Amino acid sequence: MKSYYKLCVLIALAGSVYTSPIALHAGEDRESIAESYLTQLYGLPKQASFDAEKRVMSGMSLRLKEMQQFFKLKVTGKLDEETLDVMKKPRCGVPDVAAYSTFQGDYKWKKHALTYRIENYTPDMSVAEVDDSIKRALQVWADVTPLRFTRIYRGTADIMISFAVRDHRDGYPFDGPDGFLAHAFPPYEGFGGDAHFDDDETFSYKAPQGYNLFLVAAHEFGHSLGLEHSQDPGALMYPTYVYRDIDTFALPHDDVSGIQSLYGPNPDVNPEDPKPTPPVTPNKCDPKLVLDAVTMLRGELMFFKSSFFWRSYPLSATVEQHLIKGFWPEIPDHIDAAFESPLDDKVFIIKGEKVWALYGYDMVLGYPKSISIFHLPRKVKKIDAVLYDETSYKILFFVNNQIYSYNEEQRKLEKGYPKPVEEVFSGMTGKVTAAFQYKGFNYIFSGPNMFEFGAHNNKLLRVLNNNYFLPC
Ligand SMILES: [Ca+2]
Ligand SMILES: [Ca+2]
Ligand SMILES: [Ca+2]
Ligand SMILES: [Zn+2]
Ligand SMILES: [Zn+2]
Repeated sequence: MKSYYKLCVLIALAGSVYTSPIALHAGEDRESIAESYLTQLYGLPKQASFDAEKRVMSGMSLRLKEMQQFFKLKVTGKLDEETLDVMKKPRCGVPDVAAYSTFQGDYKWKKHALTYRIENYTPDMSVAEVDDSIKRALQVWADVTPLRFTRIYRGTADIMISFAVRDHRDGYPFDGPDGFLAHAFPPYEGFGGDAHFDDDETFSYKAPQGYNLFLVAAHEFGHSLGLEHSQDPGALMYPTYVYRDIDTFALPHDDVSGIQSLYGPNPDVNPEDPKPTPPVTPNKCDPKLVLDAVTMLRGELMFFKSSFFWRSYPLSATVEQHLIKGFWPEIPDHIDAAFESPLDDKVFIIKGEKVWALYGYDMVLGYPKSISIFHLPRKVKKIDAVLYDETSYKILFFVNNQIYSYNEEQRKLEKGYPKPVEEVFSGMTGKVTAAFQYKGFNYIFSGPNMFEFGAHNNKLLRVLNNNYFLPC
């Protein structure tokens, strides 16, 4: 990593420019997408020779393994679909190095008062919107460190900020729309600290459409200050672009500890003042983990917790973790319940008295709707969990210690309900937190425990924990 950046700075100082257009676009064949990606981000030699027999570039398998390890994919060394999908995601153009959250202390500013200068503007946003996005993105880091940023309008600042397309004379050409969105150089003389944004992207101010400039810039400034990419999918320094709610944005725990390991905490924060705790990415191996909701989605299993969800494919050993907002900006964090209705091939997500609907991974228009669409009594304001019984098309709503049963075919609540949970699921005494049906079994969660019932007789078979479906 060190030599990589030294090289980069030297090339820049020598004024030489080598161009090698990197493109990660659809339409290109799989091998060239992988080759570009691994050359730029995982140090695959540019002149690697093509091994006709194995149909891969020599050295590619090793780089593929490194990349799969970084993104916590199944490490095969082969260019499978999961790996290719990650390679196609829009991301930062700075290389990934596994296991290090900083440049090992080699790159950090020796001073706390830093200057920045915005050299030019994107036509996508007003000047005031760009200025505000950049200012707030730097403030994210100033809030948790002794670093202070002053804007200058002429001369050379520590952090020079510019928008550019394709080759922009630093040896790292941009690639047109999508692919690489931006890159930044670690603390150093000259180019060090500078941040470049690919103006072939459409940047946005507050909307989830396009790429949010505040989010992209806050990530890049992490590099400008000496941070490396993080493997934590909740971290701002995760390499791929993920939309998050910028009005409630709080720098995640992983980034706070990374930057404070370089510069220490903000001395101006009064320790008496209650500080919001930085959000921590939930860990599926935490034995105390209590899930918010669980559902199937067209054969995949989805486990929701706070701002995140895990998805697992029963046929593959991989479990992916993602921010909910990264997939569906409209869906709130900390949902109450979720279930799949195979009858109309939708997944319903419930929070409070509102319900959202997904068709595959797409939001269904016309939602959120009121939970009154399920004909529940008005006094029901919060649903703890939902279980869809595929054998009878009944939807069981867990509300406190009771169950309401809605018949989806007849579109009405069933007579004789609500019933106590224990009457329907004998042995289920604790509060139900999540539920789903899978392969002829009902799984009812209470806190960190998962109770397995036979779907036909509702007989309690086993008490398991989350690791059963979310292996560690
Ligand atoms: Ca600089
Ligand atoms: Ca691009
Ligand atoms: Ca729940
Ligand atoms: Zn980055
Ligand atoms: Zn650049």
